[in-house]
Amino acid sequence: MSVEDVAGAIKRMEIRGAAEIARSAAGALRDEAGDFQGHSLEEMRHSLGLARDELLESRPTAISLWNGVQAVMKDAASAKSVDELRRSVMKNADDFIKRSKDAVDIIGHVGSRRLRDGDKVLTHCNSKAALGAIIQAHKDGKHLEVYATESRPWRQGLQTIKDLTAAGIKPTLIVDSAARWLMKDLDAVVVGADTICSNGAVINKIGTSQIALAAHEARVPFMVCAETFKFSPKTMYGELVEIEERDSGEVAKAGEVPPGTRILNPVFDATPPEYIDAIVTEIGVVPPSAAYEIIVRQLGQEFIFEANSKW
Ligand code: RI2
Repeated sequence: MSVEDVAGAIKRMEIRGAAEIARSAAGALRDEAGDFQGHSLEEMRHSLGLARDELLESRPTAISLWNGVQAVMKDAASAKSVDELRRSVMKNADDFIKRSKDAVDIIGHVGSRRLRDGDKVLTHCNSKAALGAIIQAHKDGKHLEVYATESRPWRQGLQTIKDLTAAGIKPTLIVDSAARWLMKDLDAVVVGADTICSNGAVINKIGTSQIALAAHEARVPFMVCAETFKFSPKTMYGELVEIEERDSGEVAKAGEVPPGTRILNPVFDATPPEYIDAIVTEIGVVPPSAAYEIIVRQLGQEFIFEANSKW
């Protein structure tokens, strides 16, 4: 797929999930570099720069996309020839894609240990990292009762039901507004993340913060499963995470509401760190208060410099 095709598919949510959009963007940049026909280094840098910008503009909230693109392009400025630039972009993209897939695997194993035999678990939206932990716990022989929210308006919960069923789990689907009603019977909530801020707040699918609030009230552990490239170096410099608002037609079709009705369709929300018991990453289970440390240690100086240099 071309960069334009990938960016379009991300925008239309044909490619979705914070990790998947990052991997797809990395793959698109790799192909762009591989297919470059010119001989000038400047020209190649320029065309990769345009490709990077187009991919970054496709969806604004998930920092995984920015971190992924950054990982692929990290050697672009120092490359001395077209060949060197091509090789570095292709290698960095392959490395990022592999690392990100391995991370989901590790998170599955680590997250599984936090779930006990007989647990009743709720998940929200469709996070491969969160589902990785639940499915691994099932593979480890734990009998879980799993509940999935519908996740309006895109209804990613239906995909979650399919993923769980394919893994041999018989899940129960609930509407989003049933989460607090159900909470008293639950043992754990497991969700993914699109962005984790330097103060430990987690940006995830709209509704996550309501579920976290209900879990906090009922003292049900709330666990976030997220690769370290979901942590945001930009938030270290005070940038607020842009919450994507999508088309009103995703909430109600024309004719379903009186003309002129105002419809809001924010896609993500922020869960404060106080409501989060654990963040499961590929480098271990950490509290939200470790977010700053993870950004500095794991993403490193290059990412931090790049995040700060734009302003
Ligand atoms: P993984 C998704 O966003 C959901 O908010 C989900 O929790 C998050 O990405 C993380 O998903 P969307 O693309 O990376 O459905 O764990 O808007 O798969």
